[in-house]
Amino acid sequence: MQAAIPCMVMRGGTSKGLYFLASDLPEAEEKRNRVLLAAMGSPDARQIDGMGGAHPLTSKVAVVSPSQDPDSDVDYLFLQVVVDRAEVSDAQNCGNILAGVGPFAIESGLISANDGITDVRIHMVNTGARAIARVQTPSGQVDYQGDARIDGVPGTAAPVPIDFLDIAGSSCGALLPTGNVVDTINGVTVTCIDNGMPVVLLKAEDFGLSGIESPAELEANEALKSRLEDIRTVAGPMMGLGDISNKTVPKMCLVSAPVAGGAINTRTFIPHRVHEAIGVLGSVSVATACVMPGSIAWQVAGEQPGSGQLTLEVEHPTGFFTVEMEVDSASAVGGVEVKRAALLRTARLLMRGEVLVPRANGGPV
Ligand code: NQM
Repeated sequence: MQAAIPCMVMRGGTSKGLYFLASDLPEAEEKRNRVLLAAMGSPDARQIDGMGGAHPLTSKVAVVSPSQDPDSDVDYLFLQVVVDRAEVSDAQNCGNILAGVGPFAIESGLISANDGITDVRIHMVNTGARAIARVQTPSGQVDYQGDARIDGVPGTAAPVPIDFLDIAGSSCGALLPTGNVVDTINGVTVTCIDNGMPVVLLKAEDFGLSGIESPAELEANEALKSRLEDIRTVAGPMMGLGDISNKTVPKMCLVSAPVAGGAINTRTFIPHRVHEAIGVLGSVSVATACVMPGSIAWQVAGEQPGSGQLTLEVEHPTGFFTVEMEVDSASAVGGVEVKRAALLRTARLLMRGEVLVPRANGGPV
């Protein structure tokens, strides 16, 4: 006999994952994690015995519940299920899976939809930060079809614009967690920044790279991967993240001059595979560094408009990520305060039903 757990499969932005109501999962963390590992088919490089897609971007979980926060509608806990190790991590947030949380909350009856548009206020449990996702709900039903296009996803879908409110230092406690705009680690100059996602920015040229290499080429470069992991191991504690050897943060982002008319070009290790695009909050961190005088991103991107409503195009392996920011350059750390960041995602419900996991001792796994 297997245990059947209600769940939906959704694409959120350029990621894909399983969405659960918290009330459908075991409360105890260890048991919950065993269920999620079994549901995804981890640990196994192919995740052949589960729903995972054998890549960190398709081995993700959202756990959603009514919010305890009076300013939010739902709580969203993001869990990264490691593909080839028996690990489930809550150490990072995910802005792509976030895009599916509003539709999921409506589909599963956690909140009722308006006729037209429904703003879903989401408390992101991993970091304590908040986001507002705008979901298309004609006649009170989620509409997934539309004309919005995001790079890294074929075709078009209904837009899900997302506003982020208070994300500076959300994992590390400060926008510049080391207190510096640049640091030198193992002889390489880096910028450590957390505007929603802890990221270490490095110049591609410092590693003998052009910055336009494909993710596959970069993943095949063992010497590069080992140098980056050595730097990450030092950067993690400097950023207040403690021992990061088993964590998926900080991300390592190689930056170079734009090649397609954007502000900056990126290749991001998340942290061991290379992103086919770039993470949502990762791109907000990169865009913030672009307007921060002296940072690695600023050095590569060149002078950017410093203040007010800015739109920055972050180039990545499959196109652009557009970040809109309201920046106050007269205040705060590094000369930059991002008062609001907004971006466009799409999401789609792919399947709803039950995921089946082996039973043990009268309960799931
Ligand atoms: O940065 C991948 C993704 C992400 C995270 C990762 C994300 C974000 O693209 O907010 O979305 O960096 O692990 O889903």
